[in-house]
Amino acid sequence: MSAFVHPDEIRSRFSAALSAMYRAEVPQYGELLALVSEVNSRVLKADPTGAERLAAAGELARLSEERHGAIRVGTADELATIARAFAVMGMAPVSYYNLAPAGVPVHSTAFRPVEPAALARNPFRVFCSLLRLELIEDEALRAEAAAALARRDIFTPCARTLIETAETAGGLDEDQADRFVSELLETFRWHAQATVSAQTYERLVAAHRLIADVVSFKGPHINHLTPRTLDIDAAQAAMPERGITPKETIEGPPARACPILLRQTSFKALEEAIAFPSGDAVVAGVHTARFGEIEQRGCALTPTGRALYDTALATRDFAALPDDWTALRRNGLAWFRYRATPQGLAARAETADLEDLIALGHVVAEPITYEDFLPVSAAGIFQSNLGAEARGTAYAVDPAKADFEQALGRLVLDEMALYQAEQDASVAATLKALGLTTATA
Ligand code: OOG
Ligand code: NI
Repeated sequence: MSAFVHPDEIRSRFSAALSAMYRAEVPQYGELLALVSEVNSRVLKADPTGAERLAAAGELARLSEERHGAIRVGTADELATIARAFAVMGMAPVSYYNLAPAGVPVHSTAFRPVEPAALARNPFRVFCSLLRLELIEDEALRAEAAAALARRDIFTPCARTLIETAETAGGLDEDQADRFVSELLETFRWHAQATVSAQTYERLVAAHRLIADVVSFKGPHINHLTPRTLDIDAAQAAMPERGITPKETIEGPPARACPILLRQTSFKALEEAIAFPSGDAVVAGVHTARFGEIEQRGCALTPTGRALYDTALATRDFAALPDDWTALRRNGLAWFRYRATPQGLAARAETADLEDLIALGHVVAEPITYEDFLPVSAAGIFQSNLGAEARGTAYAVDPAKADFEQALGRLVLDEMALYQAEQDASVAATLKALGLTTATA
């Protein structure tokens, strides 16, 4: 019996292979990686204390490998199978994002690792959207789109077999893991050959550009892969020097001394040559789908903090969100990871109050990084790369989370419960380390 490769390791291999493939397919992505790594080393050099803090929080080691990508699938079966494939790599669906109110006919989740140790190893995430065909008004077109999706299998037979092997055997050995990575990569590959006629494609574009992107090809090509920068304003400003034109504004919260949630910017989708089948011949066309994006991640907010953020975003007034870690913590607005300091471990604890312990220097609280996505930002990213005409009217529909979970074949995890669990576990471990655990256990 050969040993199983750890899911974290399979995820790292897959993320690296996907990055190499995307870099070969989209040269601007390579430019973006170079720019981000330059900005990051400048930031770390200019701020050694900040660099130390990141290293202590386990953020530094993962930074150069950290990516998120996105795909858009067309059917419930595709979504359920991709969920099983991600599970092989230790990734679970977290959160439900409904983009319909923003005029984008999809709903989504993000597959990512959930355990702190797995996140520290490689936090690779994939934002995965399911097309909502029921939002196509034209009945004939809807049927045509459904038929095109029914004809395709976005997975290779070998990928399907290896997913089953991993599920029944409980893991994959070395050879199987490498084969799994290369077979699953096929699902994310770009196909310049459309599977529908130019006429059908045009009708799909007229219904919504995104519908054409999902329906017209053999698979759900990865549409962007995003590195994480430590200074998105600097990276955005440096993009034009490298021949990259960013979208006009950065999505998410404004620049702050204490970064929160997620800030993102992207460059517009490339116009790429594609070919439509036409009898025995092909006709040439162009498609815009693939783009570049960078992100800066800050602290995760509690439900109270998040509600303040959502209001602030709507009113463009962020004054209610204090730009100060202590205030964020004392007001219960953000999530923190607590840790006993060497001084605290050496001292004899006289209080079990966390804030008092922090004031004494016996405990530190580090902000927990936001690992998820923001639906308003995501809608902004979708719209900027789909072209201005995609800024459609809001679809009048219910969130339909239950429909999504039905298609997914399982429930999505609640991001807030994950952050809460991490904070709670750190508090318990800190109190235990200081000998402050009450004798109830
Ligand atoms: C996904 C857009 C959402 C993000 O970073 O918010 C996203 C897509 O265009 O398919 O990736
Ligand atoms: Ni993205």
